[in-house]
Amino acid sequence: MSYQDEEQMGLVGSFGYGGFELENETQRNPDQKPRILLMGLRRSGKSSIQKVVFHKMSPNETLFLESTNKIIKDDINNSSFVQFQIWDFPGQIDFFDPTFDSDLIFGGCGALIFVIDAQDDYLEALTKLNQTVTKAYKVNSRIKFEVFIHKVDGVSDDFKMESQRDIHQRATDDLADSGLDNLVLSFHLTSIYDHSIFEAFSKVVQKLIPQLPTLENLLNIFISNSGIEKAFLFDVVSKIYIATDCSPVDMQSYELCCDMIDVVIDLSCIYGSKDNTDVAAFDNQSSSLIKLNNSTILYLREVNKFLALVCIIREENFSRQGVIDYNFLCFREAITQVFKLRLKNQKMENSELLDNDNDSEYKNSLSLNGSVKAKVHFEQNE
Ligand SMILES: Nc1nc2c(ncn2[C@@H]2O[C@H](COP(=O)(O)OP(=O)(O)OP(=O)(O)O)[C@@H](O)[C@H]2O)c(=O)[nH]1
Ligand SMILES: [Mg+2]
Repeated sequence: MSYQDEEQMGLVGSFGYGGFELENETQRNPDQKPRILLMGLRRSGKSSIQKVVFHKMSPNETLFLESTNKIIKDDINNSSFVQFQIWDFPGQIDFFDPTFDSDLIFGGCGALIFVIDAQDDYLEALTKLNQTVTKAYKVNSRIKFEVFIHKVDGVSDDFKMESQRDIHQRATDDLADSGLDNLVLSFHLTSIYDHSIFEAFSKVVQKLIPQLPTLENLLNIFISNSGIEKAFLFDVVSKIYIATDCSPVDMQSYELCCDMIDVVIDLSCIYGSKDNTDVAAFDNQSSSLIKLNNSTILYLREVNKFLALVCIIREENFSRQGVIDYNFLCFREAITQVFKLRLKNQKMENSELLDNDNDSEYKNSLSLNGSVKAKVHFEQNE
């Protein structure tokens, strides 16, 4: 089967991607990297989220985290596929403080995550949410606004649904009152004690990847030709999935795939790298196959040193593994093409820009309008 895809690159332009980077690009000024802001009231769980998702802190350890008293900038850089900065804010940030430079803070921001503690009274948080969003939107209307209704581990399912509905209703009403009817807020129920925080963060990061439709298309074609039930493209270190096929994501499959990555990394750490502890546990030879007792197979293949494809396959469809492996190589080749072309476009645009304009803020929000064509031939697994 032949596949042709054309993509208009746009929006949050200059995201860097680990493993598909130009040398000079990895060394660019960290302040020019797109950022994700974590805001919300004191003790709502911002620092815990950042530590658990990006620094492998265990949820229980977050009990000992101290309150944040200044903006902490964390560069998610060399260990991860999607390169950005996370800015963790202190709870009681005062927008009217003259030292609060909203142009600088919201200007290069890709997404703003507002964390609300669901175990606490949330009315004050809603007022703050409204203030924050209004302020940020005035500076940069392209920010994606994400609300994490957080700490839902301690509450019943009914309470979760009811508070999500109530928070959604009140927040959108407040925005309408402020004259911002068009502004879209996305809501996620999260907890650091299960996989929901990784799932929610995956969705936030995905919105910032201009190549997402292409990646999703490739995954759809890959799974339909290979007899695969579900496939996730994972950023290995953070366990964020940066794309999946169009079938709905159920939490259990996502958890299984996350756990598989942990198992593979743990085993590789113990048995893989012999005496040389400098060698990363995950490399371009990494692959793994786990048979579950419900006639399902989990199959992991590396895509590049930061990315892995994890597939859920019915055992009977795995009899022609050669076809799946061949299609995987096509898929990997296509992804490489997509990012290589993106880099080429970006390099061209950057050099034009450098000639014409030295404004770093403009470069940061640069959008790429070059179109990308990826041509791949998949085999049919029948
Ligand atoms: N039950 C539960 N507790 C959580 C969760 N996330 C964070 N916490 C707890 O919430 C408390 C506050 O967490 P922090 O991450 O320090 O909160 P913060 O928003 O960074 O607070 P400031 O820095 O003061 O603004 C800690 O005791 C965490 O263990 C969660 O998902 N569930
Ligand atoms: Mg904090």
